[in-house]
Amino acid sequence: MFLDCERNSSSFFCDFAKSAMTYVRAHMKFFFNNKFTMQSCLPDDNRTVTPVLTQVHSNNVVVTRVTGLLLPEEVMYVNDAASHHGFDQSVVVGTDGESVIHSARTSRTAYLPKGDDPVLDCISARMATIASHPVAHLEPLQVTRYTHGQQYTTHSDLLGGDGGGTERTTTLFTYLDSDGLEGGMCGGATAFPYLTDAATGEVVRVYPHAGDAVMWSNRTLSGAANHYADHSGEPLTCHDVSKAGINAWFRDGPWE
Ligand SMILES: O=C(O)CCC(=O)C(=O)O
Repeated sequence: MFLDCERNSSSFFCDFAKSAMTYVRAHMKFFFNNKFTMQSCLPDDNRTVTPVLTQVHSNNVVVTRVTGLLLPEEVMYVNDAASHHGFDQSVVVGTDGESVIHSARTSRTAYLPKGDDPVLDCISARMATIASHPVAHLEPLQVTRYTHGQQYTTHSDLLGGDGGGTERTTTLFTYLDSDGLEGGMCGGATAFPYLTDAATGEVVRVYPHAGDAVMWSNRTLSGAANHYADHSGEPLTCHDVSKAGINAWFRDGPWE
């Protein structure tokens, strides 16, 4: 029997079929386009952002490029907020879990406290949506800036027991400055030395573009440390270029 839902619009079957189709369309849009549309975080700004998620690599670690995560004015806002908070020499986690200055990491870092600034909190919430983690699990954002010659050599973001009971499961690194680095002639990539690009046979590299991000999980599906996710911030090899990014680290429990 054929039921014409245009004419029998009030039947239970037609209502059910229509809501099922709406649900399927909404979810297909997400699964096949990987797109969300979200409001600008800036005051009195009615623009939206529609970040696009593209898988850069899938073997051993899923590395995802997030194009258009921040509007150019949001990028400026975070850069200004970081300058306002002030930059210090970046640190690494030492052998006893303490923060130490180390030649492996030569950039400078500013810490942006949580809950102090509605624009930064809104950006954090957007990042949590993209990373599919509760925003309560996000550490305070850290902005890292590099100039000529600066780098962070290959490392894991996992804390290995030094995280006060929780672990950094997911990293979302959002580029805030990519001046002179696009095109790949002056270094500055986020590189994954244990992952090979199937097309080029080279190490997987994501080049900075302000407003975009790169995201990956630091654990395997079974929850073990995934050292294929070890990565570096490659040195900036030209003068007069600069790079900055926000480290958004999501823990496997609330951050406090
Ligand atoms: O600079 C990059 O591309 C990556 C930065 C990084 O790995 C870090 O700060 O932990």
